[in-house]
Amino acid sequence: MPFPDAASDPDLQALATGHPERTDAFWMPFTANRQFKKTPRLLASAEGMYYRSVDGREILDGTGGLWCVNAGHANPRIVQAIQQQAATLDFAPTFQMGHPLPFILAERLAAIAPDPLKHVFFTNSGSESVDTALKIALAYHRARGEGQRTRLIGREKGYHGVGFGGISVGGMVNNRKFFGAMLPGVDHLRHTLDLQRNAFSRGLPQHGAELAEDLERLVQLHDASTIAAVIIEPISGSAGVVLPPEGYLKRIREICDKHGILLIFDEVITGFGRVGKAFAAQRFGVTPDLISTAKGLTNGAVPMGAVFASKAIHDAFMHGPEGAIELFHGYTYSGHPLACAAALATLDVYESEGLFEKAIELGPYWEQAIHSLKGLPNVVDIRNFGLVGAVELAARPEGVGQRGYEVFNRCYFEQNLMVRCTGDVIAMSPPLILNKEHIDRIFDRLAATIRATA
Ligand code: PXG
Repeated sequence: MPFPDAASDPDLQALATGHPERTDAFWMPFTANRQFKKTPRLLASAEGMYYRSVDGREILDGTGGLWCVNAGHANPRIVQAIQQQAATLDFAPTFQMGHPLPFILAERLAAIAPDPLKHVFFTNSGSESVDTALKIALAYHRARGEGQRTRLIGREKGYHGVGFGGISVGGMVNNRKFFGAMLPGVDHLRHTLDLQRNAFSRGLPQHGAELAEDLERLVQLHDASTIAAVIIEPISGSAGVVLPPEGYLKRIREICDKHGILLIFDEVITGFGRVGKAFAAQRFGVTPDLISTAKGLTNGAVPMGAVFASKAIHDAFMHGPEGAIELFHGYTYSGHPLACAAALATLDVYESEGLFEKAIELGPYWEQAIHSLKGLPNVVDIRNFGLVGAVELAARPEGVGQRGYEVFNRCYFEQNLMVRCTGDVIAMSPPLILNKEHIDRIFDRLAATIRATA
């Protein structure tokens, strides 16, 4: 395997062994910087299901990087497409100019998106996709003469990235409380996590569809005529894998329809095969008006996001003089050539390797394997759907998140396994190329770590 020889590279050695003078300049995102820099967890290379750490260990990737490497690492088709594109057309503007790739890519994406979401707006990240979807929703109502619909509804525990729009509709308190007043006119539905009634459910929980009626409550409070859109993740990822109760999403859709409110699914995590279809909308049989995506779109290899809009939304903008710009929104890198090339190759891999079906094929085995951890010390819930899983641990009396962090850190250093921790929830979302042996390995290693952690 083409891994660099970390042992003989003094630079890598210095970084790996916690030399603060070498790690100080990089202010790391969503990281306990001072703790990390004492004992860094540094990855040097990756291939297939594995990372290689700078100290030369093979680390099994239980999280698809950060929920994005759905086709596995360093797929040769994707690597080659990026390399070739960089040498052919490195950059071209898409404001009043163009190049062929985003047109070709949008057509390919529209073909796998649910009807009628056949128009695609490109961004560079999930956060930008969320803000783009929210802005399209507001501008859509205005274009139709309902500009008083300005209110946006999110949900407790929701994660929609880190832009001001995303944190405003988001519902994770630490992502909000430091950053001022945020957008005005936002309200939140209650979340659907209910350990008392639903702990250790296999797949979707049975209890909680009635929580969708919370939307009716907000309509009563604010009046439907002031509400532009509701944004929810079909499955919340960052909050620790919160699943929609049976029937919940359908009911949210019905209430939106009844009141002329747009429904946005944030599928940054659930998109591109995570739950056994291209999109969770298709797996759950509920069609939103807008879908925000990123991550798996390019297999994480080049940053890119995309917003899918229904024909009705898109067409509402296509009025007025032909020479008028219809939507005053976009990014320098919307439809970047390298990202498009990566996405096109990624879609080829998803298709030729049947990866969108993998979560259906392996889902039952994954479910069986993760639920075998029931009964281990401190395990208070296990949640799964498609190839997503979460093991929730009891918080230590000293503080929320400490036990979760220790399990995550020990998995990495002692078991050569990469998982995510959010609070005391251990979350997993492996590359979709995995097989049953990988699943066994993930849960054997996690179980050993949980047993060893007081
Ligand atoms: N929406 C959703 C649903 C997400 O999960 C974003 C938006 C923002 O995407 P960007 O590309 O701007 O980061 C996300 C991102 C975790 C974790 O461990 C999850 C995300 C990012 C980092 C960590 O749970 N999701």
